[in-house]
Amino acid sequence: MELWYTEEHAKDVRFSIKVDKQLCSVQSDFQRIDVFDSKEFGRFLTIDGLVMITEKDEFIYHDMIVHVPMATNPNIKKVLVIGAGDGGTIRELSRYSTIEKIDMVEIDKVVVDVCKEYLQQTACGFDNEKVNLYFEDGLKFVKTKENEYDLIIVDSTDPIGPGEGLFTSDFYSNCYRALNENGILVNQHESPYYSEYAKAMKRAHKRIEEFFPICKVYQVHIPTYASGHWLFGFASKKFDPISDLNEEAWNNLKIKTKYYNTDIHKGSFALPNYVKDLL
Ligand code: AG3
Repeated sequence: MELWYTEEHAKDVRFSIKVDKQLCSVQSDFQRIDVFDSKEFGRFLTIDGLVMITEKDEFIYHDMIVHVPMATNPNIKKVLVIGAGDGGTIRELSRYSTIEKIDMVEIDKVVVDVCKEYLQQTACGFDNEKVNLYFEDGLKFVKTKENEYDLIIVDSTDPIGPGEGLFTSDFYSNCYRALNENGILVNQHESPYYSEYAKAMKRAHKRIEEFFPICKVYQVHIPTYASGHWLFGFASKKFDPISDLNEEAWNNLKIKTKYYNTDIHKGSFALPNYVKDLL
């Protein structure tokens, strides 16, 4: 007998991973959370039947969501992270001794508890003493802040279910207000490839453009996400991710990364024409 995890990437397309063992399955107040073990991808976390991270490819996502803004402005000191319950984003932020404070707001404590138990590779991020962890709705949290952060990272689920509010104009305008004059906002931005994902991506990009003068999109390859072609949104009040990239300062930090380097940084903002046409 074989056990397979199968996810629908588009109406007529499915992606499967052979599973050695299901380690956990819980229904929280917000969503269904599962952890599986596999030979090809190691342990992996799914939420509402969508892969969030696998041990084998999470480095790509977390390197790119964190090091791109950090290399653009090496003086980032105050960071707000929304979502990111697996801990991978704060693990990468922890590599910067220059960061003074990280507020992390995750709506679902059960995600953090499950990851602490089964996914130590990312959950080790929670050990950082600079991190203040809030189990709250990120939407409400950000409303109460003004002129406070240098960087906001939105490491959310898709815009269906608890993540929905994190793709609204209201939320983006509150992020703008919560950021100081150096502010950068990075969002996980869905995929440009299959039409349902592309629609969500385009809508989010247009909404962010309503508030931020600099608004770019950069791409990565994540093998376990729909189509493998994934985007992040980079929005900011004054920093341009290419012309302000401080290669020397970042390279001098000697942070050891498996995916990110400053060439990848520059290259990831070069977009295929079909993606440019969507924006
Ligand atoms: N955040 C989820 C990205 C979206 C995944 N969506 C999907 N597979 N359809 C990942 C959490 C990493 N910290």
